[in-house]
Amino acid sequence: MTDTTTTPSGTDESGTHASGTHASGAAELLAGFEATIARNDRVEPRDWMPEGYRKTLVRQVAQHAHSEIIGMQPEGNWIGRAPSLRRKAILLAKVQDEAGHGLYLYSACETLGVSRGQLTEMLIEGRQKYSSIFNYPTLSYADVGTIGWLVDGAAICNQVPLCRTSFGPYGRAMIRICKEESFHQRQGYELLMTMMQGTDEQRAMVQESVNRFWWPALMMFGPPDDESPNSAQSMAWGIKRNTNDDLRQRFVDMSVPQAKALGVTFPDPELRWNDERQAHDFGQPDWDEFMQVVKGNGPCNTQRIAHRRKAHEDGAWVREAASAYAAQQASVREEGVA
Ligand code: BYC
Repeated sequence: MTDTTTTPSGTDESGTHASGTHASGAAELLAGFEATIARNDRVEPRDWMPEGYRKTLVRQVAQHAHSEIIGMQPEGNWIGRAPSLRRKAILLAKVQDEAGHGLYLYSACETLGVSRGQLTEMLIEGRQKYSSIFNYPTLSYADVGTIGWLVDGAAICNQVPLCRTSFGPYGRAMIRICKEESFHQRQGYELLMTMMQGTDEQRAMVQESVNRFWWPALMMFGPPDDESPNSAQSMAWGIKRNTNDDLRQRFVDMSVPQAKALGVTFPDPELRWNDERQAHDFGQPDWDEFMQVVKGNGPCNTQRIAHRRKAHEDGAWVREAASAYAAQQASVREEGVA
């Protein structure tokens, strides 16, 4: 935590000048912030921070929150068609956890001066992104398992280092989220293992699902490092702790032995162990497809946003009732004081 407690308001892009603040005062604030980052300490909401740092965090944390909330849809699609009561209870719990993750992250984002209402508006108006992975459809129950194993597995790889991110509320939210993601990953793997021990048809369902999700899972880590405009600054600020390519490599190395134990293959002819690097070589996802999905032209983008917009509109009465109740309670308190 920095020694200074000035709010970020009134700073310019670089955060070096606040109106009415003496230049040396601004330099001191920046030096305090940089010292916090250099010490690997947490920056807290009331600490002074450069405006660029605040904006980058709002962008990433909001995208992360939106991903959790939109990510409820592909799996939610199967709750009513789960093959047993046990599978239904597990899936319900997982999807509810995702709602919780979204809420922790929206709360973390609110400490940066943006309200959850504003963030939701930006999502449904297409002004903020969410993870590309959730624009792919879930076509069979095996997809529930594959999402748990590969999508939550990729999420864990990406998110464990984020527990050490430089912004306090984000890092603390990630600690809790990662614990739950581990359960999500295991439930997916266990579902796929059960199916692999079933009939030939079930095994084929698992392999077909893995074939569809492998490349989109690799895309979750973002573009290659040399095409990632935000990585260098985010790493310098300690927001990101690893590059996109480093985490993608870690994910591939982690997943290959798991696939072997499961008895499935990945649809990549270039995938092989490289003894020299002590890591797997692998092919590149179709980055043109990634760009299309991120731009809104993936298989399910329109459906995902339409569904989110409708849920938001359908919930208007709850927000109105909560606001009316809060206003009424405030006036009761005021009368009591008077
Ligand atoms: N999808 O400069 P880059 C979950 C954008 S939820 C869409 O490398 P950055 C789960 C990127 O935003 C898991 N867009 O960016 C939930 C940037 O565009 P803008 C969600 C992507 O931020 C339910 C541009 O491409 N996880 O696990 O340095 C059920 C250039 O990229 C993607 C998180 O959100 C993508 N895949 O690095 C099951 C993790 N990749 O914003 C599971 C937190 C890149 O400049 N986020 N873009 O317009 C991060 O770690 C980083 O934001 C990223 C990207 C690694 C994703």
